[in-house]
Amino acid sequence: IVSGTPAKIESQPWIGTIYHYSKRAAEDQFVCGGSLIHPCWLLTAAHCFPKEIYPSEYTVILGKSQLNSTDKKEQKFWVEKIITHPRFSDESGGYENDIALMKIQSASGQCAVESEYVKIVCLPPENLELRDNTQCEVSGYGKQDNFDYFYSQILKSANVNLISQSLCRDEYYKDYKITRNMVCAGDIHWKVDACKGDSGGPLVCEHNDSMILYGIVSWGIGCAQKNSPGVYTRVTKYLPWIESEMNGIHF
Ligand code: 4AZ
Repeated sequence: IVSGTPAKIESQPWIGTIYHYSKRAAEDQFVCGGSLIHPCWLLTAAHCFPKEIYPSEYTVILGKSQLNSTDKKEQKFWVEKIITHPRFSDESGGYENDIALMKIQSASGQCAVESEYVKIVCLPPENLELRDNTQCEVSGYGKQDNFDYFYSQILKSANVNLISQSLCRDEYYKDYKITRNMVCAGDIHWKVDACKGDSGGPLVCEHNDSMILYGIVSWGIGCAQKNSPGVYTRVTKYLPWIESEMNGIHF
């Protein structure tokens, strides 16, 4: 997150951190963020994973305040399965259908247990289209600047405003393909944005007095660059897919 402020895990209790075991480094490496949408399911971005996925190489941690230290608020899970969207692609420069589900389970066979630090985020109602300029909030452990080498050690949050579809498509990303399955958000002064490592994490917006998951951090040209807003997967477009995959129904 570029700019923004340090966030307590209690303010984003649905955020999950995804790690991949690297044989080369002989350690777990941070991959992406995600959002807990059900005690057993984390929603994230498809581009967080390689073409061939081995779920047993991944772990998910909920309730995490600091990236490289552990505390007793945390809950750790192994990954039973990873489902990437069948039409995920990166052919138009950006990502299309950049969404994935991870089924998690703890060593004792349980899913997530609700606490002050671990909670489920609400999905939006199916036809919800928030107004342009609605202020939403993006969070993660991603880089704090475009050219930083390291990820942020602490969770951060930032306010960004939803940007009109036509402005994003025809002005900011003319040479890319912005579809209705994406939603753009940025800062009027281009100082605030998601960045590398925030991918898969939540863009939440207030609706009817509760926070709903409106977007998934997906892509953008650089971070906090003028006229290059963050591009998010538009969650409302994937509710049928999410529900059918969680129920194990395949059409
Ligand atoms: C990335 O590389 C990335 N400014 C994520 C988000 C944004 C740009 C890049 C949005 O994962």
